[in-house]
Amino acid sequence: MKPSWIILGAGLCLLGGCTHNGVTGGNVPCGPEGDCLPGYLCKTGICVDAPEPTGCDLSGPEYLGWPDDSDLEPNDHPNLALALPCGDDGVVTHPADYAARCPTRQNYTNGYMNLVICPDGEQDFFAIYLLDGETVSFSVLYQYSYTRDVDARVWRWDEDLRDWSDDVAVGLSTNDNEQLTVSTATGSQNPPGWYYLQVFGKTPEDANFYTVAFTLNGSPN
Ligand SMILES: [Ca+2]
Ligand SMILES: [Ca+2]
Ligand SMILES: [Ca+2]
Repeated sequence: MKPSWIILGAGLCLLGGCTHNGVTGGNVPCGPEGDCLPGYLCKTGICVDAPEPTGCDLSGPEYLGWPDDSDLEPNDHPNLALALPCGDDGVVTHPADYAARCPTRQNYTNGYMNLVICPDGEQDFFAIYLLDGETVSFSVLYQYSYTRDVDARVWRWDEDLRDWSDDVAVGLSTNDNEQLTVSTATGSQNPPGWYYLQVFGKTPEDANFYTVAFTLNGSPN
Protein backbone atom coordinates (compact mmCIF):
# COMPACT_ATOMS: atom_id res chain seq x y z
CA MET A 1 0.00 0.00 0.00
CA LYS A 2 1.27 3.46 -0.83
CA PRO A 3 1.71 5.64 2.26
CA SER A 4 -0.56 8.66 2.00
CA TRP A 5 2.22 11.07 2.87
CA ILE A 6 4.31 10.18 -0.14
CA ILE A 7 4.15 12.75 -2.90
CA LEU A 8 3.15 10.96 -6.07
CA GLY A 9 5.23 11.80 -9.07
CA ALA A 10 7.94 14.36 -8.70
CA GLY A 11 6.80 17.60 -10.24
CA LEU A 12 8.56 19.97 -7.88
CA CYS A 13 11.59 20.28 -10.09
CA LEU A 14 10.59 23.03 -12.47
CA LEU A 15 12.40 23.82 -15.68
CA GLY A 16 15.82 25.08 -14.75
CA GLY A 17 14.82 24.95 -11.09
CA CYS A 18 16.87 22.05 -9.85
CA THR A 19 19.84 24.15 -8.94
CA HIS A 20 19.95 26.12 -5.72
CA ASN A 21 22.26 27.72 -3.27
CA GLY A 22 23.58 30.03 -5.99
CA VAL A 23 25.76 27.25 -7.33
CA THR A 24 25.55 26.17 -10.92
CA GLY A 25 26.27 22.68 -12.15
CA GLY A 26 29.85 21.84 -12.87
CA ASN A 27 31.43 25.02 -11.53
CA VAL A 28 33.31 23.41 -8.64
CA PRO A 29 37.03 22.75 -8.14
CA CYS A 30 38.38 19.34 -9.14
CA GLY A 31 39.70 16.95 -6.53
CA PRO A 32 43.43 16.73 -5.75
CA GLU A 33 43.98 14.22 -8.55
CA GLY A 34 41.77 15.98 -11.05
CA ASP A 35 38.79 13.89 -10.09
CA CYS A 36 35.17 15.00 -10.43
CA LEU A 37 31.85 13.43 -9.61
CA PRO A 38 30.25 11.22 -12.25
CA GLY A 39 28.82 13.34 -15.02
CA TYR A 40 31.59 15.95 -14.80
CA LEU A 41 35.06 16.32 -16.31
CA CYS A 42 38.06 18.19 -14.91
CA LYS A 43 39.25 20.99 -17.17
CA THR A 44 41.84 23.52 -15.94
CA GLY A 45 41.06 22.67 -12.33
CA ILE A 46 37.29 23.04 -12.61
CA CYS A 47 34.70 20.28 -12.97
CA VAL A 48 32.62 21.01 -16.04
CA ASP A 49 29.53 19.32 -17.41
CA ALA A 50 30.22 16.10 -19.26
CA PRO A 51 27.84 14.86 -21.93
CA GLU A 52 24.60 13.56 -20.49
CA PRO A 53 24.78 9.83 -19.70
CA THR A 54 22.96 7.82 -22.30
CA GLY A 55 22.64 4.63 -20.29
CA CYS A 56 19.17 5.15 -18.81
CA ASP A 57 17.43 2.69 -21.10
CA LEU A 58 14.67 0.76 -19.35
CA SER A 59 13.17 -0.63 -22.53
CA GLY A 60 14.37 -4.19 -21.86
CA PRO A 61 11.86 -6.82 -20.77
CA GLU A 62 13.62 -7.18 -17.40
CA TYR A 63 12.45 -3.63 -16.58
CA LEU A 64 8.81 -4.16 -17.48
CA GLY A 65 6.61 -2.20 -15.06
CA TRP A 66 9.42 -0.10 -13.62
CA PRO A 67 8.63 3.57 -12.91
CA ASP A 68 10.00 6.60 -14.74
CA ASP A 69 11.52 9.45 -12.73
CA SER A 70 12.81 11.37 -15.74
CA ASP A 71 10.87 14.47 -14.62
CA LEU A 72 13.48 14.81 -11.84
CA GLU A 73 16.46 14.35 -14.10
CA PRO A 74 19.18 15.33 -14.43
CA ASN A 75 19.90 15.13 -10.72
CA ASP A 76 23.19 13.26 -10.85
CA HIS A 77 25.20 15.84 -8.89
CA PRO A 78 24.66 17.77 -5.63
CA ASN A 79 24.39 20.97 -7.66
CA LEU A 80 21.38 19.48 -9.43
CA ALA A 81 19.77 17.91 -6.37
CA LEU A 82 16.04 18.14 -5.77
CA ALA A 83 15.29 20.08 -2.56
CA LEU A 84 13.07 17.86 -0.41
CA PRO A 85 9.66 19.25 0.63
CA CYS A 86 10.13 21.72 3.51
CA GLY A 87 13.83 21.00 3.28
CA ASP A 88 14.81 24.24 1.58
CA ASP A 89 16.45 27.23 3.22
CA GLY A 90 13.29 29.33 3.15
CA VAL A 91 13.26 28.97 6.90
CA VAL A 92 16.32 31.20 6.82
CA THR A 93 15.81 33.44 3.80
CA HIS A 94 12.01 33.85 3.75
CA PRO A 95 10.78 32.88 7.24
CA ALA A 96 7.22 34.21 6.88
CA ASP A 97 6.58 32.44 3.57
CA TYR A 98 8.27 29.34 4.87
CA ALA A 99 6.18 29.24 8.05
CA ALA A 100 2.97 29.39 5.98
CA ARG A 101 4.10 26.59 3.70
CA CYS A 102 5.81 24.45 6.32
CA PRO A 103 4.55 25.38 9.77
CA THR A 104 6.63 22.77 11.57
CA ARG A 105 9.93 21.00 11.13
CA GLN A 106 9.18 18.79 14.09
CA ASN A 107 8.46 15.18 13.12
CA TYR A 108 7.92 16.33 9.55
CA THR A 109 7.81 13.28 7.26
CA ASN A 110 7.58 13.19 3.49
CA GLY A 111 9.23 11.61 0.49
CA TYR A 112 8.93 10.32 -3.05
CA MET A 113 8.04 6.98 -4.48
CA ASN A 114 8.28 5.62 -8.03
CA LEU A 115 11.96 6.50 -8.35
CA VAL A 116 14.52 4.49 -10.27
CA ILE A 117 18.27 3.95 -10.50
CA CYS A 118 18.99 3.16 -14.11
CA PRO A 119 21.88 0.98 -15.33
CA ASP A 120 25.31 2.36 -16.25
CA GLY A 121 25.88 4.31 -13.05
CA GLU A 122 22.89 6.65 -13.03
CA GLN A 123 22.29 8.21 -9.59
CA ASP A 124 19.91 10.61 -7.85
CA PHE A 125 20.64 13.48 -5.43
CA PHE A 126 18.20 15.07 -2.93
CA ALA A 127 18.97 18.14 -0.81
CA ILE A 128 17.86 19.29 2.62
CA TYR A 129 18.89 22.36 4.61
CA LEU A 130 19.55 21.68 8.29
CA LEU A 131 19.61 24.34 10.93
CA ASP A 132 21.71 23.97 14.05
CA GLY A 133 20.51 21.18 16.32
CA GLU A 134 18.34 19.35 13.76
CA THR A 135 18.19 15.72 12.73
CA VAL A 136 17.04 14.10 9.50
CA SER A 137 16.53 10.37 9.01
CA PHE A 138 16.46 9.01 5.46
CA SER A 139 14.93 5.71 4.38
CA VAL A 140 15.79 4.40 0.93
CA LEU A 141 13.41 1.51 0.37
CA TYR A 142 14.10 -1.16 -2.25
CA GLN A 143 14.01 -4.93 -2.62
CA TYR A 144 17.50 -6.38 -2.80
CA SER A 145 18.61 -9.00 -5.28
CA TYR A 146 21.72 -9.67 -7.36
CA THR A 147 22.39 -6.66 -9.64
CA ARG A 148 19.52 -4.86 -7.84
CA ASP A 149 21.51 -3.41 -4.92
CA VAL A 150 20.87 0.28 -4.16
CA ASP A 151 23.23 2.19 -1.84
CA ALA A 152 23.14 5.70 -0.38
CA ARG A 153 25.38 8.25 1.28
CA VAL A 154 25.07 11.84 2.47
CA TRP A 155 27.33 14.65 1.27
CA ARG A 156 27.71 18.24 2.37
CA TRP A 157 29.41 21.30 0.94
CA ASP A 158 32.37 22.26 3.14
CA GLU A 159 32.56 26.05 3.15
CA ASP A 160 36.06 26.02 4.65
CA LEU A 161 37.53 23.59 2.13
CA ARG A 162 35.34 24.84 -0.73
CA ASP A 163 34.83 21.21 -1.68
CA TRP A 164 32.34 18.38 -1.31
CA SER A 165 32.61 16.19 1.75
CA ASP A 166 31.11 12.72 1.40
CA ASP A 167 30.30 9.97 3.87
CA VAL A 168 28.59 12.24 6.39
CA ALA A 169 26.40 9.13 6.61
CA VAL A 170 26.45 5.93 4.55
CA GLY A 171 24.12 3.04 3.77
CA LEU A 172 25.96 0.27 1.96
CA SER A 173 24.06 -2.86 3.04
CA THR A 174 23.61 -5.92 0.88
CA ASN A 175 20.01 -6.52 1.81
CA ASP A 176 16.72 -4.62 1.56
CA ASN A 177 16.67 -0.87 2.27
CA GLU A 178 19.16 1.69 3.59
CA GLN A 179 18.68 3.86 6.69
CA LEU A 180 20.80 7.00 7.23
CA THR A 181 20.64 9.68 9.92
CA VAL A 182 22.36 13.07 9.99
CA SER A 183 22.38 15.41 12.98
CA THR A 184 23.69 18.92 13.43
CA ALA A 185 23.38 18.65 17.20
CA THR A 186 26.19 19.91 19.40
CA GLY A 187 29.06 17.45 19.27
CA SER A 188 28.06 16.00 15.91
CA GLN A 189 30.77 17.98 14.07
CA ASN A 190 28.15 18.67 11.39
CA PRO A 191 27.53 22.40 10.81
CA PRO A 192 24.17 23.80 9.71
CA GLY A 193 23.79 23.99 5.94
CA TRP A 194 22.87 21.95 2.90
CA TYR A 195 23.11 18.18 3.04
CA TYR A 196 22.78 15.96 -0.02
CA LEU A 197 21.44 12.41 -0.13
CA GLN A 198 22.97 10.41 -2.99
CA VAL A 199 21.20 7.23 -4.12
CA PHE A 200 23.16 4.98 -6.47
CA GLY A 201 23.71 1.39 -7.57
CA LYS A 202 26.28 -0.77 -5.77
CA THR A 203 28.04 -1.16 -9.14
CA PRO A 204 27.38 0.50 -12.48
CA GLU A 205 25.45 -2.62 -13.44
CA ASP A 206 23.10 -2.43 -10.45
CA ALA A 207 19.69 -0.94 -11.15
CA ASN A 208 16.40 -0.94 -9.26
CA PHE A 209 13.36 1.13 -8.40
CA TYR A 210 13.00 2.61 -4.93
CA THR A 211 11.24 5.01 -2.57
CA VAL A 212 12.96 7.72 -0.56
CA ALA A 213 11.37 8.92 2.68
CA PHE A 214 12.66 11.29 5.30
CA THR A 215 11.73 12.55 8.75
CA LEU A 216 13.00 15.93 9.88
CA ASN A 217 13.16 16.86 13.54
CA GLY A 218 13.79 20.55 13.91
CA SER A 219 15.44 22.17 16.83
CA PRO A 220 12.82 22.99 19.48
CA ASN A 221 12.44 26.71 20.06
CA1 LIG B 1 16.89 8.33 -11.26
CA1 LIG C 1 19.54 10.78 -11.72
CA1 LIG D 1 22.50 -1.58 -0.56
